[in-house]
Amino acid sequence: MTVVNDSDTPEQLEAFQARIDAGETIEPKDWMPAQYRKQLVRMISQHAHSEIVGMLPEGNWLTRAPSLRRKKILLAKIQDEGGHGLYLYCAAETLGVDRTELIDQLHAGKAKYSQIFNYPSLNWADIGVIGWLVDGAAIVNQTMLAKTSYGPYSRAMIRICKEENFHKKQGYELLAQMMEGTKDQQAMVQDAVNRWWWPSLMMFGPSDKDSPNSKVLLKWKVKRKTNDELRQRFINMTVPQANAIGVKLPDPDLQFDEKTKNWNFGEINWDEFWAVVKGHGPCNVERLEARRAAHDEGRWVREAAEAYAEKHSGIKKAA
Ligand code: FAQ
Repeated sequence: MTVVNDSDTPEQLEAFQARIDAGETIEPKDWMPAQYRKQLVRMISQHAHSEIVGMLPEGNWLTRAPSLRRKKILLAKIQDEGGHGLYLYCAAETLGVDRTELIDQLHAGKAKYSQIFNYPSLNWADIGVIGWLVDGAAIVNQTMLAKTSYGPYSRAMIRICKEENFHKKQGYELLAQMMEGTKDQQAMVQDAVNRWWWPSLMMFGPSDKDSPNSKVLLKWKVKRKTNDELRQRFINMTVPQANAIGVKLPDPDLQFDEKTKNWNFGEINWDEFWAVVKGHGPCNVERLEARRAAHDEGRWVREAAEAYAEKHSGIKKAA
């Protein structure tokens, strides 16, 4: 067995692995390897940041939603994403890290968040496609994470998945309606699908052979499936949905394999993926600027909430 931290003894690691192998859930006060804690903080905080930054591409369309019904749905969805961020920051805090520290890392450009949110939302159909493909991919990943070995993360995922299902359905319904509309509306859907399809596949992370974190995460049952397994599951689910509404997925290599029952697909552009992850996507700079500005503008709200809590609890916030 590999000793992953000097202070973790082989006996402790063995006892921990036995709990994992027995399917037990790890709770905040339980002993855990330092590396398990570190991996969880990394993953949960990246996930929390993704939810919060993920509000931006859709927020862009709130004032231009084509009807009151669509505006209400979109508003509810964006508020849900903000809520998901809060559950996830709370889950990270159970591991002994402060959310202020995590948010500072995001604003300093030192934290990762899903690359998908560095793409622009250019037409109204993008809103449908974000629901259908982006939430669709997120659900496939998060359904697996609802069975993760860390209790607070797993419980947050159960609630989040329920809400993401509504997000996916509203997106798909929006697109199905546009596909029954005019030629221009159909072209808008196709254009949005062409732009979001490949980045959505990248959401699952690099191929298994290039995924440095997967091995230990699978061993500790933080992840229950690999990046490639989940990506394939998502593609298998999505191709029939695309066919049902008459939209074409932009991959000439998509082909059903009778033997494996999988849809084979073309090469993902991993250079593009890494460029976006490293800060060079179309909207990385804009997204961080928007988050920093929102944080600054919200300072008075945080101060007022803290003053109220202090007054009513009698507990002073640590300096
Ligand atoms: N984007 O070794 P792996 C949502 C990084 S929520 C950017 O394979 P791992 C809801 C990775 O961090 C979407 N970076 O990593 C919504 C690592 O770098 P590090 C977010 C990525 O952790 C919908 C390096 O590459 N969901 O969409 C990405 O084993 C609509 C090597 O990768 C979650 O965060 C990426 N796509 O597997 C909101 C789910 N992929 O940290 C608004 C939880 C990889 O070593 C609107 N997270 N990297 O420096 C996970 O399941 C995993 O972390 C993966 C990556 C699968 C994302």
